[in-house]
Amino acid sequence: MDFDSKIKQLEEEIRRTQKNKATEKHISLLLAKIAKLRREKLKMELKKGGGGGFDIPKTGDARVVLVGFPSVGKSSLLTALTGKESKIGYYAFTTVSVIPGILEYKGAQIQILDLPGIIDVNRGRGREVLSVVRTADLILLVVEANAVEKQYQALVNMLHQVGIRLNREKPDIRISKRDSGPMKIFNRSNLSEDVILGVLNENGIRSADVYIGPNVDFQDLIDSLDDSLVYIKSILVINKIDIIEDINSLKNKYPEAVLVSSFMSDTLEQLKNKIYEKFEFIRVYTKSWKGDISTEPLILKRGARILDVCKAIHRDFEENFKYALVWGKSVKYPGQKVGLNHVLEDMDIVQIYVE
Ligand SMILES: Nc1nc2c(ncn2[C@@H]2O[C@H](COP(=O)(O)OP(=O)(O)OP(=O)(O)O)[C@@H](O)[C@H]2O)c(=O)[nH]1
Ligand SMILES: [Mg+2]
Repeated sequence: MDFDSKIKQLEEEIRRTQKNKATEKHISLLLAKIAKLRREKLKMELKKGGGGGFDIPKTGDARVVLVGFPSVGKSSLLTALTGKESKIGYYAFTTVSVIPGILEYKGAQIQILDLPGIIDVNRGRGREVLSVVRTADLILLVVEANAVEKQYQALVNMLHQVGIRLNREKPDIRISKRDSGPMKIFNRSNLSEDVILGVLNENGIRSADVYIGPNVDFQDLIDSLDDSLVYIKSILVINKIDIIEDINSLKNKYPEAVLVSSFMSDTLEQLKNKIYEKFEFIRVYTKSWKGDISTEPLILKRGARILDVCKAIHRDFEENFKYALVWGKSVKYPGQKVGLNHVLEDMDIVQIYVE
């Protein structure tokens, strides 16, 4: 029997089962089984994808991908944002491979990938496109202003099907397996211990220390056992706002979205800014022992420490580190002496002393 029919059979069984306290555990086991089958199916399918102009090396400080139906204006946006030419056409599937461009913004180099349009996971090059999407640090879901609802939902569903979770944190669950001994569960959630044990058992975990955070639900528990899932930030980009009359109602309906037109440069500036904000980059300047301050900042993620500055400069800096002096928002007074774990802020200046 193939994956799909096995999954169907289990779903049937769930439908037939009376839902009450007594059957709760049984149902969660069936759900865990389904999740396991889906996972195996996805792993097999992902193996098939890749190659053929789709494997582009990562460059720059972060990777953004443009995902959407054919002809929504992805290539037009790539060109408008990065200056990189990507064929633009009024017909569907103009783009047939991955086209990379670089957006330079506030000192950050952001790689943007233009992808072929997708209409379904299993049609055309859907799988290959989606396996590139999995490698992104940020996904731009590009939809047309006159078809937002339909396209947005379809895209989210497609991404979900291939194990991409949008704008969600990894569930707050930690499992450290042991070779022997009983299961030790520290459960702060509302899930019953019976259900947790059942699901873990079903996944071959019989001896482990397990922590379940307060906000974890059943889906999170299942997801946490699936190492093929990826958690990626996304922005809804509504393109072609020049073709519709009522922009305000779109704004009200999708307050998180960025409304753009490939032909209106002010809207593209807003998009650049939103992309930059999503990454929560900070700019850190370095000061040499002579006292010169670097002209180009290091681009680091928010929460970065002195340690990350060392790593970005040279491996030896971490090993031979003595102390650092910092000027800027993260310190109480200019030139304060700090250690490797000091957390930096945007626009800080750092001078590192090594042995
Ligand atoms: N009115 C309007 N048309 C646009 C806008 N952006 C792109 N277009 C047009 O939409 C058509 C498709 O643009 P592309 O950039 O090729 O779209 P795509 O999403 O890359 O399409 P595929 O590569 O086929 O998936 C072209 O005729 C563009 O000129 C926009 O903001 N407004
Ligand atoms: Mg295109």
